[in-house]
Amino acid sequence: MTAREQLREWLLESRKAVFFGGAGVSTESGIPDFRSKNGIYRTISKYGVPPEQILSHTYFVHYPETFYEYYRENLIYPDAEPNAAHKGLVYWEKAGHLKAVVTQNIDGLHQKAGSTNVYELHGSVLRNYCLKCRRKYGLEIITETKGVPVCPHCGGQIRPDVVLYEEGLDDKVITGSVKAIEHADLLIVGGTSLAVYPAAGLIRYFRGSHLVLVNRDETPYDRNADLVIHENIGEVFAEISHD
Ligand code: CNA
Repeated sequence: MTAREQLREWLLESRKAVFFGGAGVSTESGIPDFRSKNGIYRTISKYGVPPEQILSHTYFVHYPETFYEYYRENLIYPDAEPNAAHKGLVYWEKAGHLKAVVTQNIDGLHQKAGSTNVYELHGSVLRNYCLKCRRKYGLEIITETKGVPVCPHCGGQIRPDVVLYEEGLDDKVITGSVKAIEHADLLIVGGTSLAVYPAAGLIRYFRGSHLVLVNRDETPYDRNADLVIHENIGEVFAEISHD
């Protein structure tokens, strides 16, 4: 049996599988990840500071103009479409085998594909709000403006509902993710370097029978997995997700 066939077999046996993913799930949709060969961490930042610093809470507060310039250029992909990995996960949810998707991604592509139970650990670029009056806005408030976006109602500063470096994760999202992972019989971890904490630490809550890693590069968890597939996740899900 090939590794892909084994993964399909375990999905078919499972009733409460959970998928835990990261930026690698969306690279086949044309959104670069952070840490692999073509990731945005490898591009020399024209701002003279590393991306982690630009995407930090302190930087956002002190240099909102530069933050938004970088953010618009590197993190917003309004035309991206779900790929075979997102669609495959929808297939397994509809077929009654997959219970939840826990994602570090902020691109909203799992929901766009049709997944209904998605925990967004780092928030979403699609949601924005006014820091002063808390009014909520969609992505247009970022894409259709220049400079630091301000609230049309009260003039307050708009911020994306994404978790910046130095900021904490939402309690409800963490609790939901932990519960789903704790109750999972199969955990598929895909497209993540497992380098960003506390998100990566969530997979420690898994107590089920099979841990599967689908990632192009090696991860620190490879030796803990029952099955490791170093391939493109879209290609893997394209092959295994069918009746
Ligand atoms: P990362 O650290 O950039 O790691 C991505 C991993 O995915 C690498 O190990 C790659 O080998 C692997 N990979 C890339 N493409 C594929 C593919 N097609 N098939 C299989 N594996 C692949 O990203 P993480 O998600 O681990 O790091 C967490 C950060 C990245 C989170 O805070 C995210 O918010 C952030 N991020 C999100 C997006 C997005 O929303 N699409 C894009 C870029 C970064």
